[in-house]
Formats: sequence, C-alpha cells, structure tokens
Amino acid sequence: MKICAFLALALGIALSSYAHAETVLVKVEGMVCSSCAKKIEKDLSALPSVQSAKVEFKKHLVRIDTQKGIQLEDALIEKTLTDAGFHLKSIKRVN
Ligand SMILES: [Cu+2]
Repeated sequence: MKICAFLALALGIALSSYAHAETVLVKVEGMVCSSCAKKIEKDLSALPSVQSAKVEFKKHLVRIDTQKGIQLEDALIEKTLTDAGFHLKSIKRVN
C-alpha cells in the first residue's frame, strides 16, 4: 500500500513536470473597453504559468499561451478574472 502511494506520487510529479505548453481560449464577460482588455492581458500575463495573454476585444476572447512545464489551472484563470472584476464564461484548451 505504501509503495502504491509512492508510485502514484512519483508518477504525479513526473507528469506535472511534463506539462506541455498549451493554448487556452477563454471567453470573458464584462469587457467594455480597451482598458478592460489591457487589464486582463496584464493580470493574466503576470501569472507564472502564462507565457502570453492576448485579448481579441470584439470576440470577448482571451488567447493564453502557457509556459512549458507549468500547468495553468482553470481555477486560477477564473480567480484572476474575477479579482479583476470580470466574469469567466468558458475555457477551451486547444492542445
Ligand atoms: Cu473598460
């Protein structure tokens, strides 16, 4: 039983360190001007797991490219947007 737990832990660590770079498409509600877009880009870009965040204002869409090796959790995206005063509508992972 102990060995099982150890293996599961080791595997978990191995898998998380192999997290590949992803593109995450996020639909956001509450964006009304280009300052909103800038704020979202700035706050998301500040996350350690984010390589870049780009807003397509007309589509209310944020395209996030993540850093290789660090998983970007949905909950963290949601918290960052909520803290900035916006509402997360949907998250789609492209690869
Ligand atoms: Cu605004």
